[in-house]
Amino acid sequence: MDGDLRAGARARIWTREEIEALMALAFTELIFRAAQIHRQHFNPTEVQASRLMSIKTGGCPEDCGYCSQSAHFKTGLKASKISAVEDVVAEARRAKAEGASRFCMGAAWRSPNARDMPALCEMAGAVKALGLETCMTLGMLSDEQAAQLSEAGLDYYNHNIDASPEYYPRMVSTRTFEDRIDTLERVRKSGMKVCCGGIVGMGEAAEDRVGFLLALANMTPPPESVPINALMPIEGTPLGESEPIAAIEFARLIAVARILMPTSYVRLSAGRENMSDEAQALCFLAGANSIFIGDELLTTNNPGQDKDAALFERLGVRLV
Ligand code: SAM
Ligand code: DTB
Ligand code: SF4
Repeated sequence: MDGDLRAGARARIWTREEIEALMALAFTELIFRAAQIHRQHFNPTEVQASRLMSIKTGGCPEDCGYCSQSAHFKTGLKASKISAVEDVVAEARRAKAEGASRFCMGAAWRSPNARDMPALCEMAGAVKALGLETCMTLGMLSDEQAAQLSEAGLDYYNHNIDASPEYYPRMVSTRTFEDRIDTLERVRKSGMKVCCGGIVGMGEAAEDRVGFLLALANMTPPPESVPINALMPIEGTPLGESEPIAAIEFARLIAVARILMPTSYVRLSAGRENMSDEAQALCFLAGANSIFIGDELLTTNNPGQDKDAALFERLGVRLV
């Protein structure tokens, strides 16, 4: 399918065989290829910094087997109501002062309620007015909700495919992979940028990792932002006892994502808390150029300012 040109959105459709071939490269060769592509499109000494805030925690009706916030599992997490707009704006101001350029607001919903839309729109507008890029992840959206958020100033919408189409039903039963794609299409149509990635380390096979990357890379256009999360195992969930993915395997995935989606931000997302400096450095060599800063993600821990300052000082890499 080489040469299948689509209105400048991307130069090609990737095949499963091509991705398998990339995954099978010698690690040294793969990292070199990814690093070459990385520097054609980005400054490899810079990493974009996003900050997360959970604006509505826990009590979610969905049954995602990886998540602390699902009401289906006993994880000990306390559910909360939606945050007040002024609290969100105060948190965004702090995030900016700590060096974030994007503020991502997450809610444990299947989809937002109509009654919450005015507050969500106000949050998007007020955070953008601080000079931050804005992102939300609120579950499934209707056309109308996507249009409202876009109009209010939301730059990005995060909605992950999370796994390959084949593996997805083993992780979630309350919605389908197709439901995810439908929302992603609505987000695109609204004019917002797409943030879409997934989780590795959920017991998936090598072919599922290929299928996951294939689904992302062949989106038209590919997502502007691609978060790759290493599973944070949560006690009480079906995946609570999962073995961590090896650092070299994780870096391989990042490298292949970089090669498949040369102009996207590839985010080394959840899981940094459990990674050594060396493992993270491998990911940046492989083309990761975005992270979450701050000492927490949504409900789990993240390295925080002091550790990250030391890491990026050691690497001579600048957070932007
Ligand atoms: N409820 C919305 C949804 O699922 O789209 C938004 C919030 S949900 C927590 C956002 C993303 O967090 C999920 O798509 C998943 O990729 C990630 N996530 C959830 N639990 C995780 C975990 N234990 N480890 C790593 N990533 C996780
Ligand atoms: C994404 O891909 N990762 C972020 C963000 N999008 C919303 C969430 C990570 C959550 C990790 C588990 C937790 O803190 O609950
Ligand atoms: Fe709910 Fe999102 Fe967690 Fe799934 S991942 S249980 S939809 S908060």
